[in-house]
Amino acid sequence: MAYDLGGKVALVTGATAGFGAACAEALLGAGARVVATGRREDRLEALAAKGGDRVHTVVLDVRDRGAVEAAIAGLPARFAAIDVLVNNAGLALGLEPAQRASLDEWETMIATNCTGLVTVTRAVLPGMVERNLGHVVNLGSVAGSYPYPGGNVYGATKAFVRQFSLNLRADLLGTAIRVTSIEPGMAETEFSVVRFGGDAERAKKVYEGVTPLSGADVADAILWCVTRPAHVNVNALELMPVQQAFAPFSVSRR
Ligand code: NDP
Ligand code: 8X3
Repeated sequence: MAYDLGGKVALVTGATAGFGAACAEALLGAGARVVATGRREDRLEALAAKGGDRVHTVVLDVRDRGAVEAAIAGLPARFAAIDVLVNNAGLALGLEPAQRASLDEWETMIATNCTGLVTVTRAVLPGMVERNLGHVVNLGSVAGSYPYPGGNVYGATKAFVRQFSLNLRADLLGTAIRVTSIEPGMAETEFSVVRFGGDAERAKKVYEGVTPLSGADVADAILWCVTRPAHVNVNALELMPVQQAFAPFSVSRR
């Protein structure tokens, strides 16, 4: 479907891979100007080479509050009035049961998926409210609604994202600003390689025999949400591959 975001400015966190990269490309394809952020500069440069003067790149770790605030305050005029914020940067680390999981990895997930996301949101939101215009899109996950073994803190961070999104709606009532929580299931990106500490073989097995969601599928869902008529707010959008569904309740029998 052809979407039209001509004249709009979008900021995407984690635009260097997976959903964020696909979303940045889709936004550019729809005519938006894009502020692409992430930690890997070479990937940002590749995106800038494709998007030309409609891309502004910022090397940014969302866990660094000072850097986030400086980046938003220092955007060049053509990119400063953000219409669409895609809070996508995030990660899962490990799949160990809670009693064996790494506390350092738990802290990294919380710092990125929760603290980083609220830091970027808090920096962007005042401008949106001042202009009475904007759409905040947060990347949640099915893991925020449905538990699975080893999902412990990762799932909890995504439940945070969902509830933060709904609470933003409550605070923004009376403004024209929209908020959407996008909640995908299994999608093949760099997600599992990161989750398994760079073990590409183990990551590949996650998707064996399955047609998972792709970055393009999720980008398409995001673009659909942000191009609805101005009076329509998609609160949450959950999507899964057809080959994924829910586990039954488990019972441990003596
Ligand atoms: P990828 O690993 O492919 O991409 C993750 C992106 O996040 C990268 O661009 C990475 O950029 C960025 N990122 C990670 N940490 C930081 C940080 N501290 N500061 C800035 N950027 C950071 O994963 P996905 O595209 O799959 O994941 C994107 C989002 O979607 C995440 O929030 C994830 O939890 C969520 N999600 C993923 C699903 C999946 O199955 N793939 C399903 C549901 C939700 P860089 O390393 O360059 O900083
Ligand atoms: C990523 C999807 O099911 O691996 O959020 O947790 S899942």
